[in-house]
Amino acid sequence: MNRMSTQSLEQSAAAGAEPLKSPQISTVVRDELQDVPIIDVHTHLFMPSLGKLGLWGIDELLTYHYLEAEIFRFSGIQPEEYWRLTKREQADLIWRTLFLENAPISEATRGVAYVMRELGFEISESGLREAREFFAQQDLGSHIGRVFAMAGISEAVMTNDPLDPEEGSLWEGGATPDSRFRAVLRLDRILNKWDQHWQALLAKGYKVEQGLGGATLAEVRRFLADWCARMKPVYMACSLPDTFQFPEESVRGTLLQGGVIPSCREHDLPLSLMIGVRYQVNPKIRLAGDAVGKADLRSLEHLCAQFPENRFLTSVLSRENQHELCVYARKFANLMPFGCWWFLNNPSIVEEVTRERLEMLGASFIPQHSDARVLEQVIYKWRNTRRTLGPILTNTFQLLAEDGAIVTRVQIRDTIQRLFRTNFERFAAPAQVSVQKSAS
Ligand code: FIX
Ligand code: ZN
Repeated sequence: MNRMSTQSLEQSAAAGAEPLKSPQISTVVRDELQDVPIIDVHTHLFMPSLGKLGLWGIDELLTYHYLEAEIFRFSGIQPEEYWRLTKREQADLIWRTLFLENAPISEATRGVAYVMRELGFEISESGLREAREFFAQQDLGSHIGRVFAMAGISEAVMTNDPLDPEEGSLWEGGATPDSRFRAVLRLDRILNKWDQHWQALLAKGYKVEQGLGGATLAEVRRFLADWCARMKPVYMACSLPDTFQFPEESVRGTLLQGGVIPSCREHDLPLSLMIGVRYQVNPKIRLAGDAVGKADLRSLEHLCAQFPENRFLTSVLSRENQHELCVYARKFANLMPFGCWWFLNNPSIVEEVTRERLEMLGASFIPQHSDARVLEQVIYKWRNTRRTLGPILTNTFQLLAEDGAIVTRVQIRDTIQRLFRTNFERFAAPAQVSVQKSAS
């Protein structure tokens, strides 16, 4: 290799273009992962103007449905009895049972232990009391800034339901936008529960019919247009059961084909499909009662092939569907796999899924989202993602170096920026997502 002059070596080193030696790669990957301002592409967080919908603080962290699923395994309490407790009493029970009487070794309990430590509290009786006192003194606006900085995220993409009576009226009343949050038009009530919600559209002046006759599809598209104008969403979204099929002679099939999909094209929005939920297999434990099922991804194949002008941002819930999702993403550039969703967001599975995506898709996918329902969860969910992905990306670039290519900091930085920012910015509604220059 021809020797570069000292000055150009220094310049290239400064610019990050200097070839890295294998042992340097892990440090560069760790640093660039730490520095990338991540866009969290799917959460259940809410901007402050949506009020009480936004959950934060230690009692909400402790009563997260992931932990509620665990409390019923460790404590003898029956769901009916648990639901009669106050939120504080529920949190006290979970804290005592899952954190004090037992080691918090599950992904969800360890995550809360990490947040407590990062905020300066012990895993002890007094720690919970002190944490409650701390949160009681916080101003939400500045607290969000602190938490986003700790998590290393620049924006959180929300899940917004226009047919939720409380949320819908806040938006109709003119909820103030917050540049740290992006809106999403969530369509589960329309696509999955039309028979329960079509009258809500009718009541709002949209001439829809339960049987989808008359002007229903045009009126659904008008409803979506009105909410796109109001929310300025970065995508439309829907979770779908493991039994989802497309095409399908069904209400959902018709609403997708004649309503949602053309509307996404009209507004230049991706449609996020989150496929594989077996809803409420145990309704007694409420939000914790959903499970997972392997889906028939030929539905996705048909959608991507039939609607090449549409973009499909897709997460599948079953581990058994992950490899075929990668194969489909190789067939269809309008398919963007994202995240290790819900029951997959555990290091053992994140590692397997991320490796096969890198091997089959290079950096053309979105590795993770937090699915956070409580603000401070992003602190542990993104720390865990960085910790799990660091060695994987290091190995990826070490293999590249071993196989003869020059690996540089710039290459690593650009790859990480693409994975955690620009893939989403380019795939989502470009007009809505400010394409911020990546941190230099
Ligand atoms: O449909 C969804 O957005 C799911 O992520 C949620 O319904 C689920 O309860 C969840 O929060 C998983 O992490
Ligand atoms: Zn979610």
